[in-house]
Amino acid sequence: MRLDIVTIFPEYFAALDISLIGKARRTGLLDVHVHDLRDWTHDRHRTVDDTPYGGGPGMVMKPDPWGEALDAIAPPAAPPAQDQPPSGTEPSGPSASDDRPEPPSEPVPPSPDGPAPPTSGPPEMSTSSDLQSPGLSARSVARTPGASASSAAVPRLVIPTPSGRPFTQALAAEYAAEPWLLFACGRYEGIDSRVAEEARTRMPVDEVSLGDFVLAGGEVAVLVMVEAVGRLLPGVLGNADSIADDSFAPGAMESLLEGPVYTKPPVWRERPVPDVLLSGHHGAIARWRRDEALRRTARHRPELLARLAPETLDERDRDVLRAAGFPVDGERMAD
Ligand code: 6GU
Repeated sequence: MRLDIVTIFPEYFAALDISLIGKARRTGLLDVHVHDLRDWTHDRHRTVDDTPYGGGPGMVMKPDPWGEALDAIAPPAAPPAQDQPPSGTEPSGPSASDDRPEPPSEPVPPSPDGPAPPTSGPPEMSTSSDLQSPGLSARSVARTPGASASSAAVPRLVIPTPSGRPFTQALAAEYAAEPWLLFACGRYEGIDSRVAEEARTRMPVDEVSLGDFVLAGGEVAVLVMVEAVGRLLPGVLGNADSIADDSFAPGAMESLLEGPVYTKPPVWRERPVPDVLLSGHHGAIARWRRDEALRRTARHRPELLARLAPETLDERDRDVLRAAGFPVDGERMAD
């Protein structure tokens, strides 16, 4: 999967060199390119913001640098150039007929036309030198070589904003199935709305929120999303099974919080691990875990319980929920 991130604070993304995501990058599962928005400014002060029309506090990010950045990273469809070979002469992979074919996952050499850098912006930069991809300019990978304009690869553009749609595990799973994501980190009061509107004419655009609170900018939100998405990529987690047991994982855990976990020693500061976990009785352990998930969800996220389809609940589930004060369908809450 390819990720492009545009920000005025590329330093935030040094964290993507670390741990699971750092390893996914080093092993080639994730191809991350961080771009400094100010590289697409043209004034001495590299200005990215201006006062809001209509008045009010704060500043708004100017559309121009954003427009140029998005054009450079995901070039708009252009009329076929004369020096391009006809599209029919290129080998066609399985993605050739897709609306949005995969961008190359390997570094692409400069085009045979010469290494001409993008005229409207810089090539990508990486957050660490050992992860750089020589010869990989944003422009050189933004299109499938030889692809017609209609089949040019485009990224899914993700704009973090507290006024967006909620980022959920289901959306993380959708993103994990995309070949290419482009994150646009806003600061201040946000990005001039025409940027998303115009981008929508040529790529899918999601405005996405992490929750009901306000961050100072999109950078930390993007770190959160990249970690949530990256760990879902095949090969990134050691034990693929662990994903299914996560809180919110599609399936049995979709509307449940994961219960408590324990490791050795069996007794710590006079607190024993629940006996059932030491029993070796897999059925009983699974049942206990489900009970705990139901109880914890009732305690911390009662609104999630309303999403549980009644037909997915067995008699024991109903007993546990009733005891937690959440009678299921038709039953009256005990006084
Ligand atoms: Cl995605 N961005 C910002 N700036 N603030 C947020 C958020 C995102 N989600 C919650 N608050």
